[in-house]
Order: sequence, then C-alpha cells, then structure tokens
Amino acid sequence: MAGYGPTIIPRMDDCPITSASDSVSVSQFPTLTRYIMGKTGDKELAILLMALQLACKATSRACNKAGIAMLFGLAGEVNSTGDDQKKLDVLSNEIFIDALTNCGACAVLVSEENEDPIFVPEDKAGRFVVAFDPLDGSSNIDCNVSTGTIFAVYEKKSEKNATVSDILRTGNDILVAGYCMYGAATELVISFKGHGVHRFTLDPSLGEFVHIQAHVQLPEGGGKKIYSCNEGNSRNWDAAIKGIIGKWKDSDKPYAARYVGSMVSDVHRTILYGGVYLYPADAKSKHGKLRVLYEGFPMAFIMEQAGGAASCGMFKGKIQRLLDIVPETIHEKCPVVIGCKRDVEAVLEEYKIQGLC
Ligand code: AHM
Ligand code: MG
Repeated sequence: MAGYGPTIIPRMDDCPITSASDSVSVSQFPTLTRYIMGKTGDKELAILLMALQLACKATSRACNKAGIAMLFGLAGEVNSTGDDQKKLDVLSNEIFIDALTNCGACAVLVSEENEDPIFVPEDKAGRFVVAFDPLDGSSNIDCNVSTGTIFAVYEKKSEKNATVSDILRTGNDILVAGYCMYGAATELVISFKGHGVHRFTLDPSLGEFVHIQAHVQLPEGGGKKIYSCNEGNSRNWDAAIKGIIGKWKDSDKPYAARYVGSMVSDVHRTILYGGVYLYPADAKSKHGKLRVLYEGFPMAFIMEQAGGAASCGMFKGKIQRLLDIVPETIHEKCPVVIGCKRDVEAVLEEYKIQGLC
C-alpha cells in the first residue's frame, strides 16, 4: 500500500480497536482473504467465502462500468417475485451463480433472481448452502445510487444430496452473513457467528478488500435518532407503526428521516450512526416486502451481532424475533424492524400501548 501513508494497520484479531495504541504494524495487507483464512480454520468454508468475495468484486466492477458498458436499463424479464429485472440484476446473478457453483463448496443456492433453488451437480457440490440477493436496491441502479449484495451461508444438514430443507431453516442456523455495498466505495461487511461484525473496503488498485474496522457495534445508547422507511406506505400501516413514527416526529428532539431505498445502504447507515430501519407489514402487503432468506435473515443476523435488535413487529398475529422465523418457501417475505435496541423496543412497546398484543 505504498503511497497510503505509514503502515500502521489495525489488528484483525478479536480485540476491539479502542485507541491508536491498539494499532500495531502487523502487516501491510490486512485483507479479507487473510481474515477468512485465519477465522474459519475450515478450508471449504474459506473457499466458499473466496468465491463470494470474487463475485462481489466482479459485481462492483460491473456497477462502476455500467454507464460506459451500456448496462443500465431493463433486461426484459421478471424475477421470482414478479419484479422487472435490470441488466445489472441479471449480470450480477450470473456472476454469483458462476462463482458459487464452480467453487466446489456449495450444494444449493437460492437467489432472488431464480424462481427455483439451484442444486449444484454432485461432482462439483460441497457442504454449504447460500442464499443471496445479487444486487439489492434495483430501483437505484439506473440513477447511480448505491446498491448491494446480501448473503447468508449455512452448512447443509442432509448427509447425501442436498434438498430444499437444507435452506428452509431459521436464521439462527446461519454460519456467516454479509453484505457488500456498491457505493462511493465498495465495502464488504461480514460476520461469522459469534465473532462480531467486520468491515472491509475494496482497494481498487490492489483488487483486495482491506480490513478497516473490527467488532463494529451500534453506537452506545442507540446513536442518532433516525428512522428509515418508505413513508409513502404510511396510510396502510397498522396503528403501532403509525403511532411510533408519529411520536418520533413530534418529540421535543424529533427524529430525522433518512431513506435511500437500498436496504444495504440504509442498514449500513443504521449500524454506523444508529436509529432504526423498517419495512413493516401493511394492509396491502401483509408480509411486508422484503424476503426472509436473503434480505431479512442476513441483515437481522448482522444487526444482532453488532449489538442491535431485529424483529418482524406484529406478524401473523404475534410479535416475532426475525431470526426465529421458519420459512416454508424460498422466496417468502417478512416484515422487518431492525436497528438499535432503543428504537426496536420502542416499536414493540407501541404494540402494547395500542392494545395490539
Ligand atoms: P429489490 O430486491 O427488488 O431491490 O427490493 C428490495 C429493496 C430494498 O433494498 C429496499 O429497502 C426496498 O426494496 C425499497 O422498497 P420501496 O421502493 O418500496 O421503498
Ligand atoms: Mg432484494
């Protein structure tokens, strides 16, 4: 990293970085590749995560070149949930499927863009199952606003050939979850169960994700007072969601509204600054909009690992922790209320205040 100043690099071990004195000159290259190798102790999982990071880099490159390479616009197809596919949706999906089916570590893939699960042929299959949204935030693609990839990794339970039951499991079974944001910089945030949340930024000149922050935690006390949701849907919200957003807006120190409309960006900001991100159920969409396996679960997993909370709010007649849902189909949806404990708990309390639970 010549030209980037002194080679004082944060440690990548499990110690939180609290001050400059925690920084040591351990290596000029604290890359995601090294982090994965050091963290897993499991070569097959490391190979899988290498394939994922390769696909993120290739998708980042495609996003960067989209205007020049005429990759903006529609592909002319609709995806598994009936949304129009953009050219970049299709390309990024091909990138992820290619990387994951050929790495030798995956048995089944579930992609937002494919109606059915993809079973990797036996001669190339491995132990893991991956659910992913290759390019989330499609509505932002054509105006060059940040988008992202979201993924969750499980180990298959079936002894022989994988089945769909290997992916229809609660979010508590996730081994590793992450997202990659294609924004002003490309940033990959990853969490191995029990090992906190780590941030890596793509250094384009090196072609590697470089570790920039260990053990990311939401700000103490909940951080900035920010709510993030599509308020255009508010007339269809239930009384609790309407009530709490109203209270936040009317308080002495009102909350700010921030909404990119790309879940990765809105969740990333929530983790770093504080506040809450909501895509609740409403009268028109009883299950909300976001998909359990590759949007709700991985983001809830990361949020909890970062010291936040993740709930569905009121869903199917009861308040549910998001990671406890047991999906029955691969593209099913769930309401999402994720962020700092202060604000998620305030939402749940509002259900009690309104007499809804
Ligand atoms: P997508 O998977 O079709 O891109 O939809 C998911 C996205 C999220 O990233 C975002 O938070 C949400 O949809 C925005 O929805 P809306 O446009 O209804 O506000
Ligand atoms: Mg999506």
